Order: sequence, then structure tokens, then C-alpha cells
Amino acid sequence: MAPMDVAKYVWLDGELVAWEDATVHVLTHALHYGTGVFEGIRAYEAVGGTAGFRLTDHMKRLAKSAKSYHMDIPYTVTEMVDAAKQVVRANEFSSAYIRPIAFLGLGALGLDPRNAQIQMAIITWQWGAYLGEEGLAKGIRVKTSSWRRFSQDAFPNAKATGTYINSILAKREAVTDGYDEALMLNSGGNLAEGSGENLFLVRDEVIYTPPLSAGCLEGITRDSIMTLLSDDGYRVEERVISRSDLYYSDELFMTGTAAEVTPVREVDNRPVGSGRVGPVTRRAQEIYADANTGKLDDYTHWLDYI
Ligand code: PPE
Repeated sequence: MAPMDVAKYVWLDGELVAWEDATVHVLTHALHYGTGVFEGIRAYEAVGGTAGFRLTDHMKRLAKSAKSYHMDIPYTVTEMVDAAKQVVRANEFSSAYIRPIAFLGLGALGLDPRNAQIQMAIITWQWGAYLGEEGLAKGIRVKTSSWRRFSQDAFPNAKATGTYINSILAKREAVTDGYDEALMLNSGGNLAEGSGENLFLVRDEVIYTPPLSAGCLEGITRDSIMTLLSDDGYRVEERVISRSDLYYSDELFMTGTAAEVTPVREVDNRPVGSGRVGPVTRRAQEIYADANTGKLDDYTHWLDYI
């Protein structure tokens, strides 16, 4: 991915700047210590125009993440939503991936960053299928990582930049070993999530996902899928999932803004169910696509028109 080829403007600290001018200093606190919080949002070509899917909810989560790290973002949720719309419009995108990031800038070195400036950027680009088009269509191959998901008692449950080095270790290991994605267990040995997605399992027509206490991100796609599938008549439960539960599942799929609903066809070299994408996963993909493009009246409140 080379986003610089495709977007003209970036929103930086309150104004639109040319892509090449959206730079920061090497003494930026976040560069040294990972002191940033971020989001990933998709805008889709929906019925009635381009719309950010749960854009407001994502900005609310950004504000929550910031609060947990004592970062006082100088913009309200509404201002951040408007800024995201502004940058998508300026780039004339009809669909886009939107990446807001707030981080500690200059003004403090070391581990007491109370005097650091808070900077914020909103970047947008075209991001295709996160785990490949073929992955979306036929399912991906995943591997349980040798790296455990960072522990709940080490960091707040927030979308913070620094914590992603844990995911990056797992992802690199999986890809180097020939898999598409890593599944991460928590320190208790149960499933937390993927390197950049939440996980769902289907067994005997019931849909399970790990509870937040398992150490997964409070995914907005996770919440959307739980709502959509239970409204569609399925039983959906948050339950502790063990490694062996994976091997006996009928279907597995992963959810995330970037990944959307990605089927898993193989886990630790074992086929998931028949090894083909199952009916619940297909239904989840279909209903999610309909919801984020404004085709389902019951969920149009999730759309923020741009
Ligand atoms: N868990 C993790 C660790 C995670 O990074 C994401 C999103 C999710 C779950 C799903 O959250 P949600 O998008 O709210 O449903 N990962 C984002 C970025 C990944 C990346 O930068 O690479 C994303 O999907 O935008």
C-alpha cells in the first residue's frame, strides 16, 4: 500500500494540508514511546451518498482511548466527525479508509509527558481487502501465535499505538510461517482476538465471541455483527473460547473495520468445518455489507453521511 500516491490532503491539527506537508518532528513523543491513540473507519458508497460507517462511534472510542491515557484531545467528538468528513470530501473519495490519530508531540521527553503537545491527524486512503480478495471470498488460513496478547493488567483496553507492537510480532510470525493471520491467546491460554480483528466461532448454530475480559478490543464491527446476527434470529453469546474450541467449530470468522467479515477456512493446519465458507459467515458478510451501504432501514442510524 502506498497511500501517498492516492490522497491529496491530510487533516493535521485543525487544517487541511498537502500530503507531503503532513509531517512531524523526530522528537515527537509518540515516536519514541508509542503514546498515541487511533481509529480505523470505513466510508462506503451507500444509498443516498457516501457515508462513514459508525463514524461517530469510532470518534467516541477515540475519545475514550485518549481518556484512558490522560490525553486531553482539544476537539470534541462532533468536531472530529466533521474533520473526518472534510478530509474525505477534499480528497473527492466516494469510499475510503479513514485513520484518525491523536498523539503526544513536542514539549516533553522521557516518561512524564504532561507538558507534551497533543497533535491530531486524520488521514484517508483507499484500503482494499485487508486479508486479500481471495481471503474474503474463500477464507483465510490462521495460526495460533506463540506470542500472547498483551495482558489486561498491563494496559487499558484502548486502541493505543504502542500496544500494536504486540500484534505486529504475532502477524509477522504468522505471515513468515506461511499463514494469513495470527490468533492471539491471552495469558490464561484462551482466545483473545486476531492481530487486528475480533474473532467469532459458530458451533451447532450458536455464535460465540470472547468477552472483553478475554483481552480483546471492544470492536465496533464486533458489536455490529452481534447486533445484526441476533436481530436476524441467531443466538449470539460472549463466552470464553479455548484453543480446542477452535478445532471443533463449524465456522470461524474475523471482524474488523479493515477486515470487515473475513472467513477462516483453516486453523493450525486443520480445516474449519468442511473447509468451505459456512452459511452463518456468508449471512454475516451479506448483512454487514447491506448495513454499511444503507440498504437496511433499521440500521441507517449507523451511517454518518459525508
Ligand atoms: N482488534 C484489534 C487488535 C484491532 O486492531 C481491530 C481493528 C479490531 C479488533 C476490530 O475493531 P473494529 O475496527 O472496531 O471492529 N483494527 C484496525 C486497524 C488494523 C491495522 O491498522 O492494521 C481496523 O480494522 O481498522
